[in-house]
Amino acid sequence: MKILVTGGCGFIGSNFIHYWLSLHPDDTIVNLDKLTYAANPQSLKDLENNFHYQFIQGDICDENLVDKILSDKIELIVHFAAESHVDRSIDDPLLFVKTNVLGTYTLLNCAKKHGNIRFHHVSTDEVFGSIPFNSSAQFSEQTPYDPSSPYSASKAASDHFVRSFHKTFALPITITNCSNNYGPFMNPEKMIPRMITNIIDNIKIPVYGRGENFRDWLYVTDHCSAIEAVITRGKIGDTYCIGGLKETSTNIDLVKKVLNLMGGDESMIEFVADRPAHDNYAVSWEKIHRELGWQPEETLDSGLIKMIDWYRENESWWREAKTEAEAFYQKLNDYKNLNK
Ligand code: NAD
Ligand code: TDX
Repeated sequence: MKILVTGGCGFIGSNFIHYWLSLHPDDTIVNLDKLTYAANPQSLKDLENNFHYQFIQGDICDENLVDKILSDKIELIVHFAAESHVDRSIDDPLLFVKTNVLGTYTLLNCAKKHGNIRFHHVSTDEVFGSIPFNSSAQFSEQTPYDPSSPYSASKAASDHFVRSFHKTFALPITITNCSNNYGPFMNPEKMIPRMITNIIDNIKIPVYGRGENFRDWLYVTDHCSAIEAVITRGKIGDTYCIGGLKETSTNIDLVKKVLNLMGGDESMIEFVADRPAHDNYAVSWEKIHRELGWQPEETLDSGLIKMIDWYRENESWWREAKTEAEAFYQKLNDYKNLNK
């Protein structure tokens, strides 16, 4: 099978390409990626000479390019490409509309034109909004959409377009809405790698608000195996929620856990201004477990240990991205201080 993966030089896309080719070595993957700040082509360097892998630098909003790629016998699109960072969506919402909404629409429209191309859309639990504090509720496939940030609003819009192309044009689609991922090849702008690299650099860990917000963390290869389950055994037209933990984890508990695993102490924690519209997430993965037999393999502890080892051993992979990420946060802080 010949597969188009979009956004394959990002965090989850690069893990997915490795995961898929290790299990399906006879398939061919074409990776279309614009190479934004979030991309790191080094993540796929080991595939450079693999005849079953091809990289194309380009924008998913470029209809002519997408059309040309699909003409070359693509049977499946696995769509990861997105602007993915909530804090950046507060800074520049329009970019999120362009890539996440218009880009997804462009892919759908081209897939429809070619007919019979299966479309798997990788989405997020953030489309459902926020779980109240002190609640044990979980998002599921029945939860109404209620996005809070420009990022989650753009992903929600993209989900609606994907479903509409199934209902209106019979495009064979599936959607997954997954909780927070963590693992190797993750940009250090995001909480867990930011924390790990700060500890390595011996600088303070900024925790938004009082650290009481909670997340449902899933190790990235568990997300890849869930996507594989949906692609190979999922029902066309259906949506599957994916989550990782039996219990949610507050940010402050997570920070303490990572400090403990890395031999740091709690004096490294620095509480900073909260993120506007700061959500809480927890996901029920009962449907994908019941219907497709999927379940996560890693616990939060086992996944964090692997991830910490990887960041300790791969500083050359993350150093430049960390400098760029911290410059972004500095700019955000300067802007907040100016508008105080
Ligand atoms: P990422 O930011 O690490 O990577 C995104 C990739 O998309 C980058 O390589 C970037 O260059 C590429 N890209 C961006 N705009 C593009 C464009 N216009 N055309 C082509 N390529 C473009 O993102 P990620 O964390 O790997 O997330 C991948 C997908 O999974 C996203 O759709 C995201 O919404 C979803 N998701 C992420 C998480 C998470 O915890 N990171 C959880 C659930 C769902
Ligand atoms: O420095 C920080 N301090 C802090 O307390 C950062 C960067 C984050 N946080 C908090 C905010 C969140 O409660 O940590 C939590 C995780 O933050 P992020 O890493 O920014 O992730 P989140 O906003 O939860 O979104 C992620 O998961 C869902 C991905 O970036 C999305 O793409 C995905 O859809």
